[in-house]
Amino acid sequence: MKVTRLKKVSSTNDIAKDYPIGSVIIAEVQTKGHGRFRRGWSSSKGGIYISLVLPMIDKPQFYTFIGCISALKAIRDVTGTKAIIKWPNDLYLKSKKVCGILTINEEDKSIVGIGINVNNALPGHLRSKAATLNFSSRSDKELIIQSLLKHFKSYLKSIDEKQILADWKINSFLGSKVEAKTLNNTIQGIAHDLDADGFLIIKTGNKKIRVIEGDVSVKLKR
Ligand code: BT5
Repeated sequence: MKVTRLKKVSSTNDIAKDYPIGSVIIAEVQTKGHGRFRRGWSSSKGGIYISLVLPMIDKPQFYTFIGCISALKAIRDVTGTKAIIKWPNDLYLKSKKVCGILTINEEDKSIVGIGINVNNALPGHLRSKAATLNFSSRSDKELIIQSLLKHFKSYLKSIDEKQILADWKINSFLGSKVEAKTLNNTIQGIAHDLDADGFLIIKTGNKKIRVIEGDVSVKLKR
């Protein structure tokens, strides 16, 4: 993979569209970092903002899962701290979001954007719901990037969906009480499982409901 490092960009995901498959774009600051539904992603200096340009696959949601697991393993390798994966695209430390992933699909390629809060300052409105790793040494951020790319590349070798789902599940919020807000519905229940396509199954009473999009919040730990 060819890594390009830039100081300040609008969004690594946006500029990655102009790079060929196999590129990795890393920026120090994003002025227009964003999440799903064009929600903002706070991206000041000190955080990790990275996008990988990958070939399109049938189920690009698996790239998001690989991103989550790789970021989790990188944080664990470097800090010893174990984050929890929440469907569909983020990592939590205790009840605060530390990492978000946004996969976008362009004609023949997928762009997987990963943001991790390391030493970046967070705006006031995010302080109660976002966490930073907060290292004393700047070199630790680089160690996380290296570890993240190592794990990501290793999963790319064979995109083994069963293995990816298994790794995702054991590091995830499955078993927790959740509320899912979809476009037309609010579902409360237990995060029960992921199906073979990576969609979330919520159990409410005896019913199992398959959630294909939306925001999920954890209500109570099991
Ligand atoms: C995400 O969206 O979590 C995906 C974030 C992806 C960011 C990366 S950085 C590199 C690449 N370039 C980009 O422009 N994006 C990708 P979503 O699930 O929609 O969550 C967005 C919500 O997270 C916002 O509405 C805020 O509530 C919250 N948020 C914003 N900035 C945050 C931060 N730095 N840390 C934690 N939460 C944040």
